[in-house]
Amino acid sequence: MDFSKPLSTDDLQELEKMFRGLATFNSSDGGWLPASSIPELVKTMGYSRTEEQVLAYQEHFQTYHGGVLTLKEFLEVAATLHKTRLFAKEYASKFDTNGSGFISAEEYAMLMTVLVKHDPRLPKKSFEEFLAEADTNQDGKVSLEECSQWIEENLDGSSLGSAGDLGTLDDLE
Ligand SMILES: [Ca+2]
Repeated sequence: MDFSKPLSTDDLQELEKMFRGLATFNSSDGGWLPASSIPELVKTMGYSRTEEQVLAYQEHFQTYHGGVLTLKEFLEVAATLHKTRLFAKEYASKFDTNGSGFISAEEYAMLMTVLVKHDPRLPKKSFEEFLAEADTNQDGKVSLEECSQWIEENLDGSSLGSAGDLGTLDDLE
């Protein structure tokens, strides 16, 4: 399976089969795996990742998703793997962990920990820089919508100019 391209319906069905096929699969609540099975899942998928990256995914689900990776979340994330920007948006949409409607410094830190591991070529920005750039209505907070817009703008290539020698954004994504 080529994870650098959008996955087909057949690919997603195959991934679902792999997910359900793991010995630790639990069929309750729509189906889920314990976060501890993520390394095995990534290996089964044939998705080429470093040990450090796999550990970052695992820790993320361990810490922020109650130690559980649901089949639904897995398929949603799988569909974004070919484009870092989509992956980032998928993550950001779930990142208002306290339900405030805004991205806090803590939530931003969690988000970037996973994103930078997922794609090490992303610009590493402090929360202050993120706030300054993303808070377009200048109320001192970054709403989910502003965050989503910021991801669009920051991962669209224009601000990755210094990464030019790494190739075009199309390569990057
Ligand atoms: Ca704002």
